[in-house]
Amino acid sequence: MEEIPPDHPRAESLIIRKRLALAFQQGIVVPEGLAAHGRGEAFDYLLGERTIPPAISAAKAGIALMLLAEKSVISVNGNAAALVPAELVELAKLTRSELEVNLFHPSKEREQKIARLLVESGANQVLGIEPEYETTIPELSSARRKVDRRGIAQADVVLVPLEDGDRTEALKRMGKKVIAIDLNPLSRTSLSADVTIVDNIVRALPLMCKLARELPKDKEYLQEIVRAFNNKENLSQCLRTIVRRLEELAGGSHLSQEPSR
Ligand code: PTJ
Repeated sequence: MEEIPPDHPRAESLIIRKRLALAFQQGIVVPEGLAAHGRGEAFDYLLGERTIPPAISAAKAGIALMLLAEKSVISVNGNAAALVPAELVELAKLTRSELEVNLFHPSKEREQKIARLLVESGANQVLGIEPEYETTIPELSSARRKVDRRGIAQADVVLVPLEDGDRTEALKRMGKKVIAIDLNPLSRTSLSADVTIVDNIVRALPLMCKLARELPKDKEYLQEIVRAFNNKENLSQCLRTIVRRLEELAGGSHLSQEPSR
């Protein structure tokens, strides 16, 4: 693959695309993952490719839930593994969470590759790859119904980056608290999660690690963060941020600038 010139105005975004394209060639990301990333990119453009204040509040609430959990699990798919493997491992360690490979488009070979990547990034244990521990989420027909008995099946809190709506709803029906990372504030996942972090996973994961290190570990303080958080209100702030930005851009200053790609 050709090199991306570091002074290219869209270098950061092109580097992320390249990382996904390489992970696709290595059999970690599925072709559908590339399409899903494109949808994410479009929303990221609307957000201004930055972490907006409501996403910081949601990340705090998400970390508070993970720190308060009896058992919290980070669900890992192809895109998440390709983009932030080291940060997923770090967040798992900081919040004492399990890492579980859970794929929408399942394949034993890809599960093993993703688990290997996580181990190479420092994970001590990766769940979701041993058939003897397999069980299923009730009332869910997609392949993602397969979960690990020691992980998602038992968890009270599950972090689902780039999740599909059906499974978020199924996890909710099982009584679990669901934290989603999704650039699309209109997705079914975003609407049905308890906490939706509307941000790019490449920014959200480092932010979550920082918060997990810095937030006071006092139980009442963390419970108050969770109590004060309202996901519907937060999503509405995300949409308002997009609307305000588009209003400003439509106002003119942007239209006289050089186009970016
Ligand atoms: O590896 P697998 O088999 O588990 O498949 C992974 C994909 C992503 C293909 C699968 O989970 C899928 O089809 O997801 P969806 O239903 O397309 O949802 C993905 C959501 O993630 C969409 O709402 C996108 O806007 C959002 N998204 C894409 N890239 C990012 C993102 N959100 C945050 N950060 C991103 N980089």
